[in-house]
Amino acid sequence: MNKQLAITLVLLILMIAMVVAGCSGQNNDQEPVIEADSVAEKNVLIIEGSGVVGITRLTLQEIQGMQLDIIEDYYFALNNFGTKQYFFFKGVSLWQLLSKVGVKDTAQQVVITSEDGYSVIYTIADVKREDYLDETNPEKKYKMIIAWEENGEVYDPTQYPFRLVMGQKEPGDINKQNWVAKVINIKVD
Ligand SMILES: Nc1nc2c(c(=O)[nH]1)N[C@H]1C(S)=C(S)[C@@H](COP(=O)(O)O)O[C@H]1N2
Ligand SMILES: [Mo]
Repeated sequence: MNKQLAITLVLLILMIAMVVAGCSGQNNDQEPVIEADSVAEKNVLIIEGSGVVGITRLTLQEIQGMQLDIIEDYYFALNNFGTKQYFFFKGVSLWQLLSKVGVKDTAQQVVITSEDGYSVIYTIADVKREDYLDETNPEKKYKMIIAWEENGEVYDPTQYPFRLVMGQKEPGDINKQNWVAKVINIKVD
């Protein structure tokens, strides 16, 4: 083998090696690069938006460990069939939760979205309200809460274990439709 052929072969082998290495970097069945914070995980509640400090991802266990006031009460519900019922919920105040996470002074609205895309939108003032009512009982006053237990059953912590619950804005308010089940995202802007 002459010297020139040897050099050519070495160069060729080097080029092939580089191409293979280059390809393996892109096509090697690697997980696509996805922003971790944008991945919807079934056990995580995401709090995000321009009205809060960064993106916060919380499991049920983490929320329970935040030393927020635990709210346990029978919440009055009116649905669109005119049915009036009470449901027992255990959870925490949504406003207290957001405050702990860090709400900016500029925040105006809160969008609460579920796993199935169902969502409601509230102003910050709505979220702060502590006097949602029960049209049948003038003594009741409710906060807007994120509940993890309904009628004595804790939601499965691996299956979107959060529900938005509140009383009525005014008598006749069909409030049950606002009880967003399986909340995955709270966006504050
Ligand atoms: N995620 C989600 N939450 C939801 C809904 C929905 O379609 N998806 N429907 C709402 C309506 S219209 C009503 S009346 C109640 C029904 O609650 P229930 O399924 O616990 O009876 O859930 C509310 N929350
Ligand atoms: Mo409903």
